[in-house]
Amino acid sequence: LVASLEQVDETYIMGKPDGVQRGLVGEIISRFEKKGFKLTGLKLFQCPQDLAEEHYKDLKGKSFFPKLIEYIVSGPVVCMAWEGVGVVAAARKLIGATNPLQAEPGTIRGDLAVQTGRNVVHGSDSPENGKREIALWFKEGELCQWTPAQAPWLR
Ligand code: RTP
Repeated sequence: LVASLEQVDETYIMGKPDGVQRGLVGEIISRFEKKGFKLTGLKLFQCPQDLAEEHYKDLKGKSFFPKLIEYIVSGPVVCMAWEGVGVVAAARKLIGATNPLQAEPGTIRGDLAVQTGRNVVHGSDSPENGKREIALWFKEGELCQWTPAQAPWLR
Protein backbone atom coordinates (compact mmCIF):
# COMPACT_ATOMS: atom_id res chain seq x y z
CA LEU A 1 0.00 0.00 0.00
CA VAL A 2 2.81 2.38 0.89
CA ALA A 3 4.67 1.60 -2.34
CA SER A 4 1.56 2.11 -4.45
CA LEU A 5 1.36 5.72 -3.28
CA GLU A 6 4.88 6.44 -4.42
CA GLN A 7 5.97 7.72 -7.78
CA VAL A 8 6.32 5.15 -10.58
CA ASP A 9 9.45 5.92 -12.58
CA GLU A 10 10.95 4.60 -15.76
CA THR A 11 14.55 3.90 -16.61
CA TYR A 12 16.52 3.13 -19.73
CA ILE A 13 18.70 0.04 -19.38
CA MET A 14 21.02 -1.02 -22.17
CA GLY A 15 23.00 -4.19 -22.60
CA LYS A 16 26.21 -2.84 -24.16
CA PRO A 17 27.95 -4.54 -27.11
CA ASP A 18 30.22 -6.61 -24.83
CA GLY A 19 27.15 -7.91 -22.98
CA VAL A 20 25.62 -9.04 -26.27
CA GLN A 21 28.90 -10.53 -27.58
CA ARG A 22 29.46 -12.47 -24.34
CA GLY A 23 25.96 -13.96 -24.34
CA LEU A 24 24.84 -12.10 -21.21
CA VAL A 25 21.57 -10.69 -22.58
CA GLY A 26 19.36 -13.21 -20.81
CA GLU A 27 21.26 -12.78 -17.55
CA ILE A 28 20.90 -8.97 -17.67
CA ILE A 29 17.16 -9.07 -18.41
CA SER A 30 16.68 -11.70 -15.76
CA ARG A 31 18.12 -9.57 -12.95
CA PHE A 32 15.54 -6.82 -13.53
CA GLU A 33 12.69 -9.27 -14.10
CA LYS A 34 13.42 -11.18 -10.91
CA LYS A 35 13.62 -7.98 -8.89
CA GLY A 36 9.99 -7.35 -9.90
CA PHE A 37 10.18 -4.43 -12.32
CA LYS A 38 8.01 -4.21 -15.44
CA LEU A 39 9.52 -4.40 -18.91
CA THR A 40 7.87 -1.91 -21.27
CA GLY A 41 10.36 -1.90 -24.16
CA LEU A 42 12.92 -4.33 -25.58
CA LYS A 43 14.90 -4.49 -28.81
CA LEU A 44 18.23 -5.54 -30.29
CA PHE A 45 19.65 -2.53 -32.12
CA GLN A 46 22.75 -1.43 -34.02
CA CYS A 47 23.31 2.08 -32.65
CA PRO A 48 24.39 4.77 -35.14
CA GLN A 49 27.22 7.15 -34.24
CA ASP A 50 25.03 10.26 -33.85
CA LEU A 51 22.67 8.53 -31.40
CA ALA A 52 25.58 7.27 -29.27
CA GLU A 53 26.97 10.83 -29.18
CA GLU A 54 23.59 12.29 -28.23
CA HIS A 55 23.07 9.70 -25.47
CA TYR A 56 26.46 10.44 -23.92
CA LYS A 57 26.50 14.20 -24.74
CA ASP A 58 27.27 15.16 -21.10
CA LEU A 59 30.57 13.27 -21.40
CA LYS A 60 31.63 14.97 -24.64
CA GLY A 61 34.61 16.76 -23.05
CA LYS A 62 36.06 13.62 -21.44
CA SER A 63 39.25 12.06 -22.75
CA PHE A 64 37.56 8.64 -23.01
CA PHE A 65 34.60 9.98 -25.07
CA PRO A 66 35.85 8.85 -28.54
CA LYS A 67 36.64 5.35 -27.24
CA LEU A 68 33.26 5.20 -25.48
CA ILE A 69 31.40 6.03 -28.70
CA GLU A 70 33.51 3.53 -30.67
CA TYR A 71 32.61 0.88 -28.07
CA ILE A 72 28.87 1.60 -28.09
CA VAL A 73 28.61 1.40 -31.90
CA SER A 74 30.94 -1.64 -32.18
CA GLY A 75 28.04 -4.12 -32.29
CA PRO A 76 24.37 -4.47 -31.42
CA VAL A 77 23.06 -3.31 -28.05
CA VAL A 78 19.91 -4.43 -26.23
CA CYS A 79 17.64 -1.48 -25.46
CA MET A 80 15.25 -1.84 -22.55
CA ALA A 81 12.67 0.35 -20.83
CA TRP A 82 11.76 -0.71 -17.28
CA GLU A 83 9.07 0.75 -15.04
CA GLY A 84 8.41 0.67 -11.31
CA VAL A 85 8.54 2.46 -7.97
CA GLY A 86 12.12 3.57 -7.37
CA VAL A 87 13.29 1.79 -10.51
CA VAL A 88 16.02 4.33 -11.43
CA ALA A 89 17.97 4.10 -8.17
CA ALA A 90 17.26 0.38 -7.75
CA ALA A 91 18.56 -0.35 -11.24
CA ARG A 92 21.78 1.56 -10.51
CA LYS A 93 22.20 -0.62 -7.41
CA LEU A 94 21.57 -3.81 -9.37
CA ILE A 95 24.12 -2.66 -11.98
CA GLY A 96 26.86 -1.66 -9.51
CA ALA A 97 29.72 0.85 -9.66
CA THR A 98 31.01 2.18 -13.02
CA ASN A 99 34.38 0.48 -12.46
CA PRO A 100 33.51 -3.23 -12.26
CA LEU A 101 36.49 -3.89 -9.95
CA GLN A 102 34.80 -1.59 -7.42
CA ALA A 103 31.31 -2.98 -8.01
CA GLU A 104 30.01 -5.19 -5.20
CA PRO A 105 29.61 -8.92 -5.79
CA GLY A 106 25.95 -9.58 -6.47
CA THR A 107 25.71 -6.64 -8.85
CA ILE A 108 25.77 -7.18 -12.63
CA ARG A 109 29.14 -5.46 -13.07
CA GLY A 110 30.51 -6.92 -9.84
CA ASP A 111 29.69 -10.44 -10.98
CA LEU A 112 30.29 -10.22 -14.71
CA ALA A 113 32.83 -7.54 -15.66
CA VAL A 114 36.39 -6.33 -15.10
CA GLN A 115 37.01 -3.16 -17.13
CA THR A 116 35.32 0.26 -16.90
CA GLY A 117 35.46 0.48 -20.68
CA ARG A 118 33.65 -2.89 -21.00
CA ASN A 119 31.14 -2.72 -18.20
CA VAL A 120 28.29 -4.67 -19.84
CA VAL A 121 25.31 -2.47 -19.05
CA HIS A 122 24.02 1.09 -18.83
CA GLY A 123 21.34 2.50 -16.52
CA SER A 124 19.85 6.03 -16.42
CA ASP A 125 21.10 8.14 -13.51
CA SER A 126 17.88 10.10 -12.76
CA PRO A 127 14.13 9.83 -13.48
CA GLU A 128 14.48 12.81 -15.87
CA ASN A 129 17.25 11.07 -17.80
CA GLY A 130 15.21 7.85 -17.75
CA LYS A 131 12.44 9.61 -19.66
CA ARG A 132 14.89 11.43 -21.94
CA GLU A 133 16.78 8.27 -22.83
CA ILE A 134 13.68 6.12 -23.42
CA ALA A 135 12.40 8.82 -25.81
CA LEU A 136 15.81 8.89 -27.50
CA TRP A 137 16.17 5.14 -28.04
CA PHE A 138 12.57 4.06 -28.69
CA LYS A 139 9.90 5.14 -31.16
CA GLU A 140 6.45 5.48 -29.66
CA GLY A 141 4.99 2.29 -31.17
CA GLU A 142 7.86 0.24 -29.78
CA LEU A 143 6.82 0.71 -26.15
CA CYS A 144 4.10 -1.39 -24.51
CA GLN A 145 1.93 -0.31 -21.63
CA TRP A 146 0.51 -3.42 -20.00
CA THR A 147 -0.93 -4.55 -16.69
CA PRO A 148 0.66 -7.58 -15.06
CA ALA A 149 -1.71 -10.29 -13.88
CA GLN A 150 -2.65 -9.76 -10.22
CA ALA A 151 0.49 -10.32 -8.19
CA PRO A 152 0.25 -8.08 -5.15
CA TRP A 153 3.49 -9.49 -3.66
CA LEU A 154 5.39 -7.61 -6.38
CA ARG A 155 3.85 -4.21 -5.72
P1 RTP B 1 26.46 4.32 -17.74
O1 RTP B 1 26.07 5.76 -18.07
O2 RTP B 1 27.01 3.57 -18.92
O3 RTP B 1 25.40 3.59 -16.98
O4 RTP B 1 27.70 4.42 -16.75
P2 RTP B 1 27.89 5.25 -15.43
O5 RTP B 1 26.78 6.22 -15.21
O6 RTP B 1 28.18 4.25 -14.37
O7 RTP B 1 29.23 6.04 -15.77
P3 RTP B 1 29.49 7.42 -16.53
O8 RTP B 1 30.45 8.21 -15.71
O9 RTP B 1 28.21 8.07 -16.96
O10 RTP B 1 30.27 6.92 -17.82
C1 RTP B 1 29.58 6.36 -18.90
C2 RTP B 1 30.36 5.20 -19.44
O11 RTP B 1 31.59 5.66 -20.00
C3 RTP B 1 32.58 4.65 -19.84
N1 RTP B 1 33.70 5.21 -19.08
N2 RTP B 1 34.95 5.01 -19.39
N3 RTP B 1 37.74 6.35 -17.50
C4 RTP B 1 37.16 5.68 -18.47
O12 RTP B 1 37.76 5.08 -19.31
C5 RTP B 1 35.69 5.65 -18.47
N4 RTP B 1 34.90 6.25 -17.61
C6 RTP B 1 33.63 5.98 -17.98
C7 RTP B 1 31.95 3.50 -19.11
O13 RTP B 1 31.48 2.55 -20.09
C8 RTP B 1 30.78 4.15 -18.41
O14 RTP B 1 29.78 3.22 -18.12
